[in-house]
Amino acid sequence: MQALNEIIITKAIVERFAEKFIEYTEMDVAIVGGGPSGLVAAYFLAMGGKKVALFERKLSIGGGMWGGGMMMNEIVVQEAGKKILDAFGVRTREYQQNYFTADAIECVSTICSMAVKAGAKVFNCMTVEDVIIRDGRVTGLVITWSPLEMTGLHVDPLSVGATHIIDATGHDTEVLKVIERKADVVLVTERGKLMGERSMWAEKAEKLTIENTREICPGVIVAGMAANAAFGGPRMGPIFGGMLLSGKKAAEIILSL
Ligand code: 48F
Repeated sequence: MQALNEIIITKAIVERFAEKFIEYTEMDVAIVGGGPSGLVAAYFLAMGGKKVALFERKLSIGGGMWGGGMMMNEIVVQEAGKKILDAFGVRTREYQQNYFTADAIECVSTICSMAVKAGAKVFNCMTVEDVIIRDGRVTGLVITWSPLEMTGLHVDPLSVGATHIIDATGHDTEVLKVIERKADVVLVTERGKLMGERSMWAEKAEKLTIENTREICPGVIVAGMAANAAFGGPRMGPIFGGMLLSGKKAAEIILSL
């Protein structure tokens, strides 16, 4: 058996990562944000045969799901959300009629694993800092290593192209913010601009998250909490059915085009 050699380990990592990254410089769908909505969208798009990659700023995917409510790592879903967890094989327990709980760690790890095994590629530790726009349509993302963003080092980013982008960046709507700031692109909201998130109202927010999941400007679908923040909907706290259903809807919109 060949002895382990640090130089070979290094070459293996660099070569394999370069292969993967070059392959995903052009793709069908680029998802920004690896929270529940982004991960579910990645799974259904990959299952639908799309070449899809997900870019996540943090080292770990999962967004706001790991911590349940206030770091108590259980989440709540309603009947419709439970159906999605059932489809992923995530176990749920009925708490009361239309209230089910699930272990947050089982949710994130299972959904991520199934998305990756379905063919979605995850690029973690990468931050999307800008977009590419051609003829009024968003055609790509400008990305950098998150530690570069954190340290503020003066290093230029790189770019990837995609037919569709999903902004699944949660409360901050980061992709849409940069579009609003830098481009003359009108969003399909009431005022043509980002409306901003309203305060907590679980019942209303859960419904609106699904309604607000749509193409918000040419080439960009907004999903998850970002959808409510973009269209002026309320937040919902640690009930996650809307996030899961929104991710599925975002994928279905793209698959139907
Ligand atoms: O916030 P997040 O979990 O988004 P979501 O899918 O789910 C929202 C819930 O977690 C919760 C809620 C529940 O009902 O309201 O908040 O809408 O995940 C968003 C992910 O996007 C990443 C961020 O690190 C997080 O993991 N992200 C944000 N901005 C960028 C980004 C960016 N510019 N580039 C890359 N990743």
